[in-house]
Amino acid sequence: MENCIFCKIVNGELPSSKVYEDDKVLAFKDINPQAPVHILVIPKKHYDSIIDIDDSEMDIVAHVHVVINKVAREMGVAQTGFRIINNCGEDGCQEVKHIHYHILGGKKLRSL
Ligand code: DGP
Repeated sequence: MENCIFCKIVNGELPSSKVYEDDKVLAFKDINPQAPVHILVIPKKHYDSIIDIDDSEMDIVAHVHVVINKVAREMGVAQTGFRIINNCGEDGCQEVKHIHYHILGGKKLRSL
């Protein structure tokens, strides 16, 4: 998708601090971390948000969660706990319109 910063990160046009990559999913450090561990996990294929993923393609969401588990273990937050956030659309305060899951951890987070 043209002009999508996360697509540019996927195809190497923009740099990122990658922590995991496979053929379908990329995980990298958030540029503006809100916790000691703040990782973004994205499907490489562009979807604006969860609402744009067809039922027939939802297996990518399961795969993203497999990667979230893997990254959480590797970043050392699996035991202490962490938060997964997926902001969706305007009211959800989604800034980057390429679906992404935040992994936040490494400190006690405030309750919602
Ligand atoms: P959201 O509000 O859920 O759309 O969060 C977007 C996140 O993306 C925000 O925490 C900052 C992060 N971000 C924006 N641009 C870049 C970038 O170019 N590189 C990286 N690593 N993160 C970015």
